[in-house]
Amino acid sequence: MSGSKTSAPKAGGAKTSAPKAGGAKPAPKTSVPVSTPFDAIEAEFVGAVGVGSDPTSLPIASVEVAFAGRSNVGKSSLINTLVQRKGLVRTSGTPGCTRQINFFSIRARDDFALVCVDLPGYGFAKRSKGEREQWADLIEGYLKRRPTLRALVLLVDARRGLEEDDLELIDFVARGRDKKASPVRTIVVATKIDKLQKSKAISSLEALRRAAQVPVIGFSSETKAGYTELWRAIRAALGPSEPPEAVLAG
Ligand SMILES: Nc1nc2c(ncn2[C@@H]2O[C@H](COP(=O)(O)OP(=O)(O)O)[C@@H](O)[C@H]2O)c(=O)[nH]1
Ligand SMILES: [Mg+2]
Repeated sequence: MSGSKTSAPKAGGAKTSAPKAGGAKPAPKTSVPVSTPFDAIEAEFVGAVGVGSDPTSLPIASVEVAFAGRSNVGKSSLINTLVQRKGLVRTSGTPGCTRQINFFSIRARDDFALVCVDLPGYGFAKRSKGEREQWADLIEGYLKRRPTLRALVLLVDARRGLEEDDLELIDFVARGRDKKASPVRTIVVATKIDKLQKSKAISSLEALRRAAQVPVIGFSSETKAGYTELWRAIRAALGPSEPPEAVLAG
């Protein structure tokens, strides 16, 4: 499988050009201000599985964090923001166009290795029952049995809050894992937080925390709000980056 490797941004962030004569240049709104140990210095597509194939069949590389949410919630944008690559994951205005589980191998600045897993978006009312069932089999098979899965990042639109299928997913991950599989920690992310005024954003996050009973982080792919906080939460949930042998033996 051919990967699309992209090179690391240099430590210290983007270069800023000299301010133009006649006034100070406003600070760029869309950059991560400082380099952190979590920054992805390598990010590579490593493979995908679709409906009809075994969702646990991809080779094991390192611990995994999966990203899930309704179509159009901002999942592709969030993953691209987290790894600081514009086009690693395809973003699209067409809900539900991504129908497979995509795996991306990441190496962080502190040498921690992890795999980001992009699960297909759910909640597409237009799909037939059969298609929704196939989707559920694929995702549930992965969430249930993947031995390296340690964390689930569940994205919800900050303006919409948790809906029935989001709550079902939280419950499934808490209770539905195979007995022998390691537990998975769920982090809820409220996306597009830039679309809410500050006071509304705070009350929306509070409501989400009460409903989800797991950590909740506000995030924006536009302003990069929540970048460091989310990486910190993911890394805490992943625990140590185990070599494949240790994972397979455990
Ligand atoms: N304002 C704002 N728009 C966003 C944000 N994240 C995504 N979007 C927009 O929401 C739409 C869906 O985003 P996408 O990442 O493709 O969602 P996905 O279907 O969940 O992968 C696109 O038009 C994005 O530009 C965000 O943080 N803020
Ligand atoms: Mg997408």
